[in-house]
Amino acid sequence: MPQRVSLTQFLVEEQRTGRVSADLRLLFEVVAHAVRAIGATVSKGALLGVLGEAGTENVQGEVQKKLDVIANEIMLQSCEWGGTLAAMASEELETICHIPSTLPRGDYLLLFDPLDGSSNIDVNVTIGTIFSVLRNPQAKNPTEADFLQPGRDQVAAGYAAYGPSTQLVLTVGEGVHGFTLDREVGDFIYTDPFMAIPAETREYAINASNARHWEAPVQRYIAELQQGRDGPRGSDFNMRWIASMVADVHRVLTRGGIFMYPLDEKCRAKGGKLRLMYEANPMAMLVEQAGGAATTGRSRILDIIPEHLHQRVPVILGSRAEVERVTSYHLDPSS
Ligand code: P6P
Repeated sequence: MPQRVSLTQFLVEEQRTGRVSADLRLLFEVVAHAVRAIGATVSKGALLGVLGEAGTENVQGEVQKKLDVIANEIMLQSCEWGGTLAAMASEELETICHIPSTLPRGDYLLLFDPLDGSSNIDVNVTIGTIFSVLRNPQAKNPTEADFLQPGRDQVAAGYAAYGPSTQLVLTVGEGVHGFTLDREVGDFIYTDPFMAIPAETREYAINASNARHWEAPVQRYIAELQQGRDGPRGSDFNMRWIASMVADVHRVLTRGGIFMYPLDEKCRAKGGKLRLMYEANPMAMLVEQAGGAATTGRSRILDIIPEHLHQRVPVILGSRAEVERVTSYHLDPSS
């Protein structure tokens, strides 16, 4: 029976080797507790009467699901007391959320999408929580401007996937590590050390209903994949689209692939579909740490200097050879 290593044991070892500070270790433990609570609530679904719409809209103007609101509350209440944070930012909140003056504060900034994939909540398809950790650049209360750091400055990033099993995947810049929740014991168990994305793939993920809105480089790239072995790629490709970024990216981290939500005529005015600070940046850090690549089609996502908290960007990430090909089609159409 191989020895089971818990998340706590993993973090103790990471702290002992100096790869993780005591505060960052505690933050991971607190976030792990929060996602266990979110996963437990999500798994009860209709039994708790938490499916369906909340009757409110978030800062994005999107209709909130009851579980969006619940997951956001769980993240805020679980993470505010640990003494490791100066402030938090959530997809569900217009402005940043300072740590109450009655609670101890720390040097980190936590950003999160508390429940990504809302359109899948009511149909029992995998959804997840995405989080990103930055340093507070100043000693006192941070402002929103202090959050606007490029993704390359993230201290850590991760997500929880609420699927057939609940998995936690994280990085502190030393590889990507996956944990599976043992619901009976309540521990996340270290099941996926050093997750790696193969450079090559035969699987792509994109919402093909947007095809008529795509820019020419994406139209060209996808057409080549669809032509399969009869086309210039000389191989057949497979397509998946779960419409939960966490689920699609988890598949890419687990078996390779390319995930694309590119700029198109529908989302051009907003800059893209996916949010930079708490979707694209954390996923880009994880993907790069697993040997993959993450670009907007024209530039590296982790180098983007954010302009505002809820900024949206195009996202093309996954197996490095494919991301580089798509990016080359954008930068040099004659390639
Ligand atoms: P579409 C979920 O709402 C989300 O933000 C991502 O998780 C997902 O990849 C994308 O939107 C799905 O978008 O247009 O296919 O519904």
